[in-house]
Amino acid sequence: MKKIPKSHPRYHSLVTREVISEAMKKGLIHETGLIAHGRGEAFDYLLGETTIPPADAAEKTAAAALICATNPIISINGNVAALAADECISLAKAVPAKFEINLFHPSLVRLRKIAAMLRKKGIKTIYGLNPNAKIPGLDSNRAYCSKEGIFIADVVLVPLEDGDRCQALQRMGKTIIAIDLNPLSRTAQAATITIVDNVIRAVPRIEQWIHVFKNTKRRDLSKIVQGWDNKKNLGEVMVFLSKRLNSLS
Ligand code: PTJ
Repeated sequence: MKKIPKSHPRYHSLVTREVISEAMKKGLIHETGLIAHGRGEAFDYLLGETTIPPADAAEKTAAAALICATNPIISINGNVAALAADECISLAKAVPAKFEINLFHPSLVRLRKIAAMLRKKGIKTIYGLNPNAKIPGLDSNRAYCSKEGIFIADVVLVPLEDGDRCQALQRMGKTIIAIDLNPLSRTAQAATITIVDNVIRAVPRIEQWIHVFKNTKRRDLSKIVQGWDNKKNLGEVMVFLSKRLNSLS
C-alpha cells in the first residue's frame, strides 16, 4: 500500500482510497466499487466528512430496531468488506446479528474471498454462500439469498445497497436499515431507516448506541422505532446540506 504522509491535509481520505484500491487488487471489490466509492466520497465532502445530527438520529433508531429484532442480519458486499469488516463484526457481536454476503455484481470467486476474509477474522457462520431462497419480485441474481439468513430476517442492515433489492426486501415486510451517503439514491429513498453517513463512521456509531441502550426497556426502544419518520429525516439531511453549501458560498 502506498505510504501517505500523516501531514497530508487529505490523509484519511487518501488512506481510504488506498484501502479500496488494495481490496480491488485482492479481488474483494468489483472494479465499479471504485466508482461507487468516488460517488460516496463526493457526498461525504459536501456533508463535511462528519456524522451530521440527522444521521446520528438514524443511527440511534437503527440501534433500537436491531435490538428489538427477532432475526437481525447484516448484509455484506465488496465495498463494505473492504471498508468496515471489523466494525461490522463488532456490531454483529454487540446486537447479536447474523452475517450474509450478497453481491450486486455476482461472482463466486469474490464471494468466497470475502467469506475467507471474514472467517480469518473469526466469523464462523456466514450466510449467502449456498443461496436456497429467492426474494420475490427481483429479477437479478441478487434475488437469491439464504433461507436461514436474509430470507427470514425481520431487520436487515444493508450498507451501500441497490434500490431494487431494498424495495423488494421492504415488500417482504422487513425493516430495512440502509447506509448511503447519497440522500437522493433510490436506496436512501426506499429504506425504512436511512443513515446518510459514511459506513466507516456509521457502523461504530450504531454500536455505540447499542451499548447506550443496554439497560433500556424494549417497550421504549420499540417506541423510538415506531416514531421514526424517514422522509422527515431525509428532509433534514437536505436542509443541512443546503445550509452548509450556503454558508460556504
Ligand atoms: O460488491 P458488490 O458487487 O455488491 O458491489 C458493491 C457496489 C457498491 C459497487 C454496488 O452495490 C453498487 O454499484 O452500488 P451503487 O448503486 O453505486 O450505490 C452505492 C451507494 O453507496 C452510492 O449511493 C454511494 O453514494 C454510496 N456510498 C459509497 N461509498 C460509501 C457510500 N455510502 C456510505 N459510505 C461509503 N463509504
